[in-house]
Amino acid sequence: MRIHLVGGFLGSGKTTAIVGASALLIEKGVSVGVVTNDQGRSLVDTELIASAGIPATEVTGGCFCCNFPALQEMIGRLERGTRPGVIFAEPVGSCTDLIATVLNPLLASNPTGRQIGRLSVFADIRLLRQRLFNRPLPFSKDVQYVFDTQIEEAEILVLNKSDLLPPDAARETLQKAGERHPEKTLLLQSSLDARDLARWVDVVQRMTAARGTRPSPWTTTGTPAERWALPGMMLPWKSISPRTGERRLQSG
Ligand SMILES: Nc1nc2c(ncn2[C@@H]2O[C@H](COP(=O)(O)OP(=O)(O)O)[C@@H](O)[C@H]2O)c(=O)[nH]1
Ligand SMILES: [Mg+2]
Repeated sequence: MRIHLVGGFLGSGKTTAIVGASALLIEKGVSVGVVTNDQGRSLVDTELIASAGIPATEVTGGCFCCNFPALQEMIGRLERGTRPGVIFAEPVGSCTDLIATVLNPLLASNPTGRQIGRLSVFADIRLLRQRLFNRPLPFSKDVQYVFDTQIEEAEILVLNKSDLLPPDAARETLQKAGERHPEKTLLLQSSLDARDLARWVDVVQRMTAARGTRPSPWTTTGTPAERWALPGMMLPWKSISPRTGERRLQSG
């Protein structure tokens, strides 16, 4: 069973992508479960996911990062229940320290049969573009800090809602993001487009298989302590495909 953690700001498109990706996986015969998270009582996401026919459990009353045992319990419930091949876990949009508080603890406490994926962080490409080009964001400094730290700890950074920018601006943003974050895997994506979702699924699935159980070297300062070594592949990235936005790996 694989666990994919999907972080990012409220409204960046996490639930949309999870529902769409789940449908693609289910079509291929892979069973899926989702763990949602909200600090309030009413979990709109859980209802949305459940109404799509996807088994969902929820961690309420606190984020994953401050309630790790509850997350473990909910993963365990899905494992014992519908036994999904893939679990997506969507933390609340204000979580900023997922590698240290969720991902690495999951890796450290990993029972047999689980594979922990790399952290995908979704960002609304319009906001990311503002930030990368040093234009003001419509947030307070504190909220901007949350936005920045989420981006910094992303292992896979999804520049989502690419359909809402002219293609040239979207590609320019991808290029700039690549210069700013050369070690991250970047995806230019519209989560309303099944092909883009299929590519995200493919990337998270492939990279999960490659991780093993080593802790993530990433920190919220964005400095990897080591370079990833993927079987049969070597970083750094060779190029970014101008057509699809996917980074191509240099074969090693
Ligand atoms: N145009 C566009 N809208 C999107 C995309 N992804 C999500 N949305 C919309 O953005 C809104 C917030 O999405 P949601 O998945 O709930 O975001 P979350 O808070 O990160 O889970 C919804 O109205 C979605 O339909 C995208 O790629 N393109
Ligand atoms: Mg959501």
